[in-house]
Amino acid sequence: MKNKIAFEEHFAIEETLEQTRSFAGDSGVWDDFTREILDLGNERLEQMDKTGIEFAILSLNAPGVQRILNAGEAMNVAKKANERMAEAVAKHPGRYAALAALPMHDPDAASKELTRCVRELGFKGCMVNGFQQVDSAENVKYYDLPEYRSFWATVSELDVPFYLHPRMQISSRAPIYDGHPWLMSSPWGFAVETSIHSLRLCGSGLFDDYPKLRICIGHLGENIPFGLWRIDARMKFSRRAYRGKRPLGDYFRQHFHITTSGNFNDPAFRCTLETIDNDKIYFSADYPFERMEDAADWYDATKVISEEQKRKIGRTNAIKLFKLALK
Ligand code: GRE
Ligand code: ZN
Repeated sequence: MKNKIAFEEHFAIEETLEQTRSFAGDSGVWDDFTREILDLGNERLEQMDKTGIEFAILSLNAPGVQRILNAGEAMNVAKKANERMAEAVAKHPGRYAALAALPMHDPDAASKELTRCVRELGFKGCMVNGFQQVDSAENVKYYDLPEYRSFWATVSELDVPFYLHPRMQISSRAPIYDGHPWLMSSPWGFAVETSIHSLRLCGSGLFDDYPKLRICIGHLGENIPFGLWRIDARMKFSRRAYRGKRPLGDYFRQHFHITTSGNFNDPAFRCTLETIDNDKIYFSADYPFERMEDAADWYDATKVISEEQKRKIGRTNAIKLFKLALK
C-alpha cells in the first residue's frame, strides 16, 4: 500500500542514544543503528519511500526523559529533543510531524511543555515512555496517581493523543525476572509494563473524569486485546478497589487506540481487529527498532483485512486521530 502513515517512529539525540545500546541488536550493528536513529534526513526518508510510508510522526527513543531523575535536566533534554523534531518537521513538512517528549516529574511543568509543543510548534500530541523516575531511581510515578489529574486536564483541553510507550521495569521492582534479562525486555516485559500501566489508567476513574482522552499504545495492544474479556469476566466476581464506574473493557474500547508497531503478525492482528473498533487501529513500524520493510511487507500483504480497511488502518484513521492536513 502506498501513502501509509506511521507514528511509533523513533529518533535519538546524543543525550539519549546510549540508553538504547542494549536493544540495538547484536554488537556488530550498533554503528548502523546509531546512524539510523540519529538521522532525520535522507536515509530515513529513502526508507520511507521504499516501503510506502508517506508520513511519519516522530518521537524520542525510550526510556528517554522518563529515566532522567532530575527534573531540570529532564526538561532540558525534552526541550532539546522537541526542538530537534520541530526542525525536522519544518524542513520536511510533507513527511514528518512530531509527538512531544515530556518530563513527567511535575505535572504542571509537563502540561506547560505539552502546551508549548502543541500550540507553538504544531506537535500532534505526546509520547511518554512509561513511568517517570523522580529524584531517586527507586521513586517511580505512574500517571493514574491523583497528582497527575491536572496534567490530564491539559491533555483533554488540548485534545491531542497521548502515546504510552514501553520502558523496562527497574530491577528492584522486578525480582521475578532474576537471571532472565531477555524476559524483562522487549520480547515480553515491555508489554507487561505497558499493559499494567494502561489498565491502571482504566481502573483509576481517569476516563470518568476526562471522557475525551485518547491513549495510544503499540505492539497491537501490548497483549491487552487477548486478555480483555477475562478481565471483565473476573471482575464481575470481585472489584477489589477498582475505581471505574463502568467495566474496564468499556474504557479500553472507548479510549485506546492501537498501532501495529513491532507486531507484524496475522493471528495477533485478528485478535485486535475483533476486540477493538477498527477505526481505532493504525499501521506503524517502530523504526529503527524494527525494519520498515518488515512492517510494510507484512501489512501490504496481509489478507486479514479488506483493501478498504487497509486504507483506513494504513492511513485515514491516523489523519482523523491527529487531524493531519493530508487527504
Ligand atoms: C521501542 O522503542 O519500541 C523499542 C525499544 C527497545 C527495543 C525494542 C523496541 O526502545 O521496540
Ligand atoms: Zn517503539
